[in-house]
Amino acid sequence: MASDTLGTTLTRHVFEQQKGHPQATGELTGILNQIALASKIMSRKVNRAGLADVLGYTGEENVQGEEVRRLDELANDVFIAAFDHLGHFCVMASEEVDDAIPIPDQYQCGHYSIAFDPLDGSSNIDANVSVGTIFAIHHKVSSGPRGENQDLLQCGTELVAAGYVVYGSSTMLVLSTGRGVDGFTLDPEIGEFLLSHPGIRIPERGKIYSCNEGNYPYWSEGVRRYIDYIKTPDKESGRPYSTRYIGSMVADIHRTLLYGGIFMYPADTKKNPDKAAPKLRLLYECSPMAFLLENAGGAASTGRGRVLEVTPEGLHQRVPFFGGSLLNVRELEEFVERYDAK
Ligand code: AHM
Ligand code: MG
Repeated sequence: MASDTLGTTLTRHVFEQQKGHPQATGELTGILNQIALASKIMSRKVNRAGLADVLGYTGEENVQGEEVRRLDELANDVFIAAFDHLGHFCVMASEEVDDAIPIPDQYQCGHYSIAFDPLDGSSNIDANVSVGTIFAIHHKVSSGPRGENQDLLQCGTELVAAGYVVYGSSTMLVLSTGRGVDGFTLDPEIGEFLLSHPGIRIPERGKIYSCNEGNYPYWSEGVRRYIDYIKTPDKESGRPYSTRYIGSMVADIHRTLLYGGIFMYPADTKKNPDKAAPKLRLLYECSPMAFLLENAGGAASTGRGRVLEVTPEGLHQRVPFFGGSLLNVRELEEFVERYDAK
């Protein structure tokens, strides 16, 4: 069968991208194949979630008398099992695990680290809302034989690749290796991710804002004034903007990438003034999404600067996140600069 008939598979796409880089070892192709494999397993599990005994809480028993595992815990195990033994990674971090996850001694250590959120938005799953997996890959920078925390605690500017898989009405993998953003849709008949959205570019400005607006009273003056501004009617600039909020970061970012606009998760500054408490995690939520948004021509900010430039101090560190179309994010930053104390 001619490859044009088959379409461009994820493997072929990454392989062809790497051809232009003589120093490429093919390791990244291997890594992405493993991510694709684990995603296919999770896609099937998520699709069958209503049928199988994987919903609900840990500790329950299913009809076979086995302990029921929550889907997010299952996803964690599936991704670790896909990553730990092939010799690509030196250390891993997962939203589900407090400490860095070492590569077992019996397996070879590789040249990359990976941070991932195995099943983001999983609190929505009982309502059949889209959930997803997010991943961020860095080069190993430590000099010892095995991986260390410093291999994970790197700025987003140093990312080698990042992406997400959204388990929605279809399963899509959206990926950047630093040269644009491409989307692949899983063809369930042949079990392959096929290039369906090459070269995704986010509109320079969008007219959708996306946030949990119930938290408005807790946000800073600058953020609240920005929200008031985008809701103030102005025919010429298309305001008020529409609001769309799924409450599942992968799905909200996916829509934002395709349609433009701004997705926000600000710090609840006024709720807890001593300790501004944003929700989303830097290493495996904000940083990879920022990498994708920037590579698609958009922006991602903490309100005061690029998310990609935040120096990570902890594996589960949280940061405020404002990501989307370039002009919308710049406007938000202007409000923060004007109204919020430094
Ligand atoms: P999770 O990783 O525990 O699923 O939490 C992260 C999720 C994001 O997907 C989403 O953007 C956010 O939490 C929604 O939070 P809220 O329910 O406060 O709006
Ligand atoms: Mg998450």
